[in-house]
This record gives sequence, structure tokens and C-alpha cells, in this order.
Amino acid sequence: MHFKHTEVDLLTAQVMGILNVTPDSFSDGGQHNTLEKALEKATQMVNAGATFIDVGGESTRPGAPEISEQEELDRVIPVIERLSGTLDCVLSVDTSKAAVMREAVSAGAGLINDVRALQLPGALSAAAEAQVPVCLMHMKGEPTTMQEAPSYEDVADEVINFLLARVDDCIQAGIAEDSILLDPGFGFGKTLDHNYQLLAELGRVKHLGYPLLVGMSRKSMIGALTGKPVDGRLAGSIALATLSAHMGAKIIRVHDVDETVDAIKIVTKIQQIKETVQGA
Ligand code: 9MG
Repeated sequence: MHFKHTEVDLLTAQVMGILNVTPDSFSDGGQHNTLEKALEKATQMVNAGATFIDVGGESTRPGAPEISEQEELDRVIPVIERLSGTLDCVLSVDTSKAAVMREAVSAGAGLINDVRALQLPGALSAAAEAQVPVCLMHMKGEPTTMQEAPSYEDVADEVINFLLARVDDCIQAGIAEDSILLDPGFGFGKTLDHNYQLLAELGRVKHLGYPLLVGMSRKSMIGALTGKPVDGRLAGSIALATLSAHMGAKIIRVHDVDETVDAIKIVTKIQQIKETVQGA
């Protein structure tokens, strides 16, 4: 798939490193300091094998408050400008706001990652004009309230129908079909059982024919099973990254790049052998 200046082979799974640029991420003050720390963190992730760095200025954690457009621009754009051209990776912007999409892409972002699947005003046309790939994610509700008793008749059916409808809208708006990625949205308006049901049925989402991005790193779907706090969820995160790559996910969004890259190398090796055996 073509991401602005970079072609990425999505035949094998790739790792996306998470770069949060919320005020608590690099909290010892000063814009220069923040930019250098963001660069240092992103460089570590790229050196560890991340193909994508996802830069986000607004937390999408359950219950997280929304921030203004200007606040998000102020957090994200200087970081993308600083990283752009310096790192050998695709910069992704994690945003739902049209203005942030536009400015991030002019600053160097090559992918729009929208947890609201381009449903906010102006987002569809901003993404179409930006001419970079988009990741459409499923979320039931909004981050502030999404974990208040989410319910589905059939979670996989609902996610698939939502994503297909969003793909139709994107194509109508002029977004090229071969620049669309889909994401079932683990942890976004889903109970523990919904998340694991969706993972078990990931093959159905894959069969829609669009590359899949998944994000489960350190999420509560791990903590609820293992009883571990956020900083004790590495093994669970690697297990989920491994399983999802084995089931066909092509971009795995994670905090722990180094360990995930190792796990993905093993999945890739097995997949290559299986392809050779099947092709023989
Ligand atoms: C921003 N963000 C947080 N979690 C995410 C997930 O699971 N997928 C995508 N695409 N973005 C996410």
C-alpha cells in the first residue's frame, strides 16, 4: 500500500508504535523538551522495527475528556513536523478532526487513523483531499461513555455492517478503495466477551478484503483476564499481537515495539512455510 512517500508491503504483518503526545506523556515542560523526547521515543520504536508511528494528541481511553481543535493541533503538528523526514517510517495521525487531518498530512503524515471512522463533520472530505490511506475503526458510542453497558445482538455482524457502510461512504466521497484499512476497534464500546468474540471471528472481518489494523496492547481485555495492571500486560499484549497476526491482521498497534517485532517475525516465518506447503 502506498503511504505518501513510502510503499509498505502489507503481505506480512507490520508493527505500529504508539506515540501519545498528551500533556502527561512528556511532562517535564517546555515545547523544545517535548519535541526532543517525542523524537527520542519515536526513534527507539523505529530502531526496534516499527514501520508506522501513530501520533495522537487526544486520549481515546474510556472516560477520557475531549479536547479542542486548537489544543489538538498544538500538540500534534509540531511533533509530526519534527519527526517528518527524520525517521524512516510512515507517520500516522490518530485524529477524528478534519483540520488536524489536513494539517498533519501537510506536515508529513502518510496515514489517517480515525477511531470515529471519518464520521465527524468535514472528516470524509478532508481525508479524500489528503490522498493518503485511512484506517476506519469501529466504535460504539463515544470514549466518554462507550463502556457504559455496551450491547450487541451479534458483535461481529454489527462491526462488519458498520465498517462496510463506512467503506461505501468513503468510496462515494472519492477515497480510493485500495487506500482503506479496517479496524474492529477492540475496547471501544465492547465488553470483555465482545472483544474476545470479535477476535475469535477476526477472519470474517479479514474476508471483507481490506488490510486489517488491530490495537489491543495493554488494554483492559488483557487485565480483566490476567488480573494484571497496565504495566504488567506485556505477555498478554504479545499473545494478542501474535494471535491477531496469525489470523491475518496486517498492522499491529502497540506500546512495546521491540518485543512485538520479535513475535511477528515468528508468525511471519510460520506463515511463509504454510504458504510454501500450500503452493506446492
Ligand atoms: C488511537 N487508538 C487507540 N486504540 C486504537 C485501536 O485499537 N485501533 C486504532 N486504529 N486506533 C486506536
